[in-house]
Amino acid sequence: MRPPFFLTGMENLEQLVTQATAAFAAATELARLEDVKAAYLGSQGSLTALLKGLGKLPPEERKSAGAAINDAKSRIEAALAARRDDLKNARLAAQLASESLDVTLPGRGQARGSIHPVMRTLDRIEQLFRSIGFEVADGPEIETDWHNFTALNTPENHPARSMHDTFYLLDTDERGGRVREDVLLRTHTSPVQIRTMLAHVEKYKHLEHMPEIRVICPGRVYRVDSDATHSPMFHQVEGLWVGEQVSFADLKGVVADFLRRFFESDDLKVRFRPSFFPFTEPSAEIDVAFMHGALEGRWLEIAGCGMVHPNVLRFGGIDPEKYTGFAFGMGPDRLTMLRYGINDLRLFFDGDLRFLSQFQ
Ligand code: 2NM
Repeated sequence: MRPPFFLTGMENLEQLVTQATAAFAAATELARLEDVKAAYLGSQGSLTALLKGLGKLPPEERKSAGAAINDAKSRIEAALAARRDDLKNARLAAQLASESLDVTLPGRGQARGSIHPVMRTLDRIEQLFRSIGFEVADGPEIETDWHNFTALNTPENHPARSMHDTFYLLDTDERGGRVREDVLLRTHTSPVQIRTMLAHVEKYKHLEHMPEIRVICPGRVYRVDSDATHSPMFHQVEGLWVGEQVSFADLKGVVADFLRRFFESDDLKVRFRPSFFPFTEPSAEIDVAFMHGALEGRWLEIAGCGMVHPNVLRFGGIDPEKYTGFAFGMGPDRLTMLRYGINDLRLFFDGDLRFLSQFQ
């Protein structure tokens, strides 16, 4: 008995190919196309059924029938692949049309931060002092009363030590009252010089001639003060040079040379005006006068300096009979205001991007 499929002679296989091709063409989506494929080429599909039925044919017919079925199968597979390509291309074309991208639009970019103008000034000061052999040191912003005042020859009754001028850390006594600790927010960076001297002396105690100390100490300092020209937190850079023959002439040379390089002005006028600081003797204020620009010819107070007081050297562990030193202190906030023509110190600390982003 012949199986019913064998009624499929050549013309029936031809019909099957035509029918499959038409069914593929009717599938307008890839997922649907795969369903249609299963009906012809899947394990339950018509072609698979035909191939499975070959065994039931008389042996002499098997070969030509198998070849004919396989030929039909190849053509159906080719039709499927072609339809699959068409559908994929159509889907891509639709996607390209609907997701069009204007490559000529400007990019959104990344918001970029910038270096704070005062930090720029600090970097510049450090660079200039490094170029003449200074090191850069730092120390704690929360200091002991001893490092901040006592070691700097500042007497017990000095106004700088009052609660009115200095931020002290408070403690609670037995009766619940608030009492001043001997710990405070440093009012200047000078305690770093004291720490530097003590560490230096310790490091070189085995030598009869210790190397010179040349150091600058940039950092934040705190005072009870707040208006257009004073902020409770501000910056300082102090410098110290200690050696066996360091003189006031060295101080004048180093500071004047620094200021001319900082303001990029060879004809900057620099003058030293006698003054007083507890930690230096003699002491001077340093004034500058620009020869160009809006501030031309006006003397501006820019820094303080002096020869380190023998008591301060002693507190730093250094013998004032053998060594001398000079020190100076300046305000990078004020130097920045002068360099950029800024008139209100508070702009530095408000965090307003309209101001800060001008220093890219
Ligand atoms: C100034 C003015 C004058 C100063 C002194 C010292 C130390 F620790 F070496 F004694 N450091 N900085 C000093 C001297 C600071 O600031 C206006």
